[in-house]
Amino acid sequence: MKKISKKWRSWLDSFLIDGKSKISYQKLCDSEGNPLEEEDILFADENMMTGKQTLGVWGLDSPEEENFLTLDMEGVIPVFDEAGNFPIALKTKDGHLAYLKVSRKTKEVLPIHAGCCPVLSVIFIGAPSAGKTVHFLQLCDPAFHDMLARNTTCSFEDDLPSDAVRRKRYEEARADMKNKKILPEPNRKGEVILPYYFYVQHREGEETRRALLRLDDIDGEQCTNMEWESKIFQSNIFIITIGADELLAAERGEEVQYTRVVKQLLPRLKVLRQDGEYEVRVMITKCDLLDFTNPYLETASENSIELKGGKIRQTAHETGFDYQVFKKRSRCIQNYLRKECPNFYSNLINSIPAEKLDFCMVASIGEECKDHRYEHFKPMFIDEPILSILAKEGLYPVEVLRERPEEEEAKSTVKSATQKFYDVINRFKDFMGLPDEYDEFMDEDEEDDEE
Ligand SMILES: Nc1nc2c(ncn2[C@@H]2O[C@H](COP(=O)(O)OP(=O)(O)OP(=O)(O)O)[C@@H](O)[C@H]2O)c(=O)[nH]1
Ligand SMILES: [Mg+2]
Repeated sequence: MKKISKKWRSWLDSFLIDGKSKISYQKLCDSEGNPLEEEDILFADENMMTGKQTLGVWGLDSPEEENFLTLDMEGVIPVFDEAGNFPIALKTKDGHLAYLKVSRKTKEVLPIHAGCCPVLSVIFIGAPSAGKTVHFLQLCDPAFHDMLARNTTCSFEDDLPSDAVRRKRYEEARADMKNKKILPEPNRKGEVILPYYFYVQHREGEETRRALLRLDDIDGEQCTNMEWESKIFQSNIFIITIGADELLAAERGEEVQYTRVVKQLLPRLKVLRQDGEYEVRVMITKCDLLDFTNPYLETASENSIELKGGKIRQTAHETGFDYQVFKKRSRCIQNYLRKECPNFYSNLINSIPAEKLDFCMVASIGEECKDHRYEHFKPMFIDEPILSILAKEGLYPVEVLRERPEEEEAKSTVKSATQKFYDVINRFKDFMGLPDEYDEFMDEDEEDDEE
């Protein structure tokens, strides 16, 4: 039995190498933002990477690439996994395995599924001290992935095959933040920060969607003095982080930096990303500092997560992303921004098409921190920004109709028929692709109610 399957497998392997029928390379960039083509993906094992062994030992000869295998070399067999599209490794006829992928341009180790899945690249931009790194580290925490995966058919896996030395600082910072309540150091200007890659799978019935979620952090200086050639513009999703402390300072008439970031970002996006294949999320950070009795925010205050026995659990999006909850909060934030920083808000909505723009907020820690430390961990809404991205790509289940508890139902009967109608419209607006005027209508309606 064993023999047959081995024979069949090598027949299949040789068929694949000759016909390359399964190769459907999915483009990606390396950490320096170099776009990589299929032939830019090199393969090696650890001994080759460290120069301990040469290709000659494997009986291979490559005049062009020192010590790397490539897919088009004679005598190499591609190895696929469930993601398909591109091999996860190459093997030789005598059984050597090259399981590390390397960028031809930077020689850095790439994620296991480089070339196999579409990449969803998310970059956090914002002024220094906006709260980018604290939230970034949270998103890279396996416990956070556990929280997201609970009650769903999703999985998240760190896709970098080796703990690169350059990633050590971030890994340590993450452990210190979680275990010792020490916050990360501010990033140095121009600091090299390696992206994190997560292999995300979501099974729905017979179909499984897969993608590589790439998360990039950057130092705030590069965002307030943004270069036209910045690698920022290789990403698909731009999360503009704005510290609530800055919003409050702006209200007091003080000079702030977040407006500078957006002022530089918008014209560059328009010129450099004519393809239009990007999205923007405006994320207010440190939202514990906001006054939730503010009429624009008070209906947005119900947390989407809770702490249970020291572990974070989802509440609002427990069994799937609830667009209604997210959209309601998004509208509150928009109303708040429209009132408190009208010029900044109008500039955003006039420059970015409505379907590419959304608003969210988080409190990664949830209290004012002193001397780079915090005492109590009271996070808010930290699941929402990333879920809004994953759900839109079909990588996270979406809660379409949430059963309301009885008393809620009773309350809703008091609402006018028109209100109910717009409730339903609103509930399905995103799925039906209705225009943004409905948002505008709801906003006015809500404001009227408040008065
Ligand atoms: N009140 C409050 N403060 C927070 C919260 N999260 C972060 N902070 C504060 O914000 C500071 C800056 O956070 P970072 O994540 O390091 O900021 P950054 O945007 O990465 O800054 P640069 O690396 O300099 O660009 C932290 O040291 C905390 O003092 C929060 O949830 N609430
Ligand atoms: Mg930082």
